[in-house]
Amino acid sequence: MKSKAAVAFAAGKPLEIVEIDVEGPKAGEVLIRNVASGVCHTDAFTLSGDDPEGEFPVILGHEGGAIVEAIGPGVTSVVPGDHVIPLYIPECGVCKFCTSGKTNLCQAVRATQGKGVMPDGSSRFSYKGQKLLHYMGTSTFSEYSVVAEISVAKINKAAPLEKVCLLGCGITTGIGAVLNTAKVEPGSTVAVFGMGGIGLSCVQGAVMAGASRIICVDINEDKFEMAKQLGATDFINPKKHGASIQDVIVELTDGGVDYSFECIGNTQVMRSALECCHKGWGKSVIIGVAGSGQEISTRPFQLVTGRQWMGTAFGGVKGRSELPGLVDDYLAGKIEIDSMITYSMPIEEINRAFDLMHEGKAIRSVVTF
Ligand code: NAD
Ligand code: AHE
Ligand code: ZN
Ligand code: ZN
Repeated sequence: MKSKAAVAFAAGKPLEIVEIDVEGPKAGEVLIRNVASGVCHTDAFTLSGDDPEGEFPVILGHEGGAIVEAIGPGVTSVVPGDHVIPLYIPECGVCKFCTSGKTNLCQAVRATQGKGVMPDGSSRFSYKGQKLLHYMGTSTFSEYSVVAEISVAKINKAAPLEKVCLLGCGITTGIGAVLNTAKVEPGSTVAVFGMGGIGLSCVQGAVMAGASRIICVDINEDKFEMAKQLGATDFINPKKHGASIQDVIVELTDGGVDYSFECIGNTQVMRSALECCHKGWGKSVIIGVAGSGQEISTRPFQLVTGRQWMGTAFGGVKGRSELPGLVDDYLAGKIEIDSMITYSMPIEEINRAFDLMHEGKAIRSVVTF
């Protein structure tokens, strides 16, 4: 079939809106129609050429809200018409990772997903006979996409797909990092570095966890208003301080915060986030994705003296079993999504969404088909 898609033909180049060919779903696969997709910084990261796994030409996008159009042989868990959120971390339920009870990182299709192909090693996308790669097992910047059955979470049909698409990455990642990965307790002090869709969702999670103090750090002060509305208590622009930001936070919090979250992808800031944590028990969670070849460093003494450095993908959330509940939480007014959407636009204007992100003018843009 034909599908409208925003294709990344080369790193660092704007996406091109073209009509592509999409093959039907094979065994264990599902054809979905994306109704909407958020634009996450990770899409920009891969488009920039910094992603070691980034290959082109590719159809990016991993924050979708979709409807099942057709199912391949053997698919039993969804039927055409079901509303789904595509998952960049699938949940097969039977692999070593799924059954460990210790992680959400299902590895059932990870190897092929990282190469931009379906589990059988081939692509369902082409343009004028040229193969196009899949991305993160989702490719939500195409109206029609083919994904593995284990890579969709069936959700409540009452949920507006152009809103709950943000639960496909940003909002779930931030809230999950706080509640599942760090396990922030009531009364804790928290510092969040980077007030984009991820950092603001950490703020939301910290409020849910009952944190007593939520310190927001960003070089763009325009982001603080939204953070304040969500319940943050302190706002710091590192550019306005002579001292290192970790020293500023340690001073402000009588020795450091209980928990910190890096939501930028900057390895220097990752160090600051660790070192602003309290001696003996502070935990720092890395969420930001850093470019090829970049590494983190600190004095081992920081860890010897009881700080813990950890990371999270998709907030530790198991998509198929837990995402439907988060959608219901949104419908029940327990999760804020609407105000996180700064701009909505047709897919034809997707390059504007990337520009707005780079200019610091959007928390999230949502493109619709
Ligand atoms: P975003 O671009 O919307 O927000 C980033 C924010 O960081 C901006 O507000 C920007 O002003 C701020 N910032 C940039 N440099 C800074 C600095 N030196 N000090 C303080 N603030 C600074 O991005 P996003 O969509 O919220 O994503 C954030 C990061 O999280 C990205 O690296 C993205 O790839 C990553 N991510 C990871 C996961 C995961 O599962 N681990 C999921 C989603 C996104
Ligand atoms: N491909 C990159 C890593 C990118 C990355 O870390 N992705 C996160 C999700 S970011 C969503 O916005 C993730 O889920 N990681 C776990 C995984 O298995 O990819 C690289 O460095 O190679
Ligand atoms: Zn993302
Ligand atoms: Zn699995």
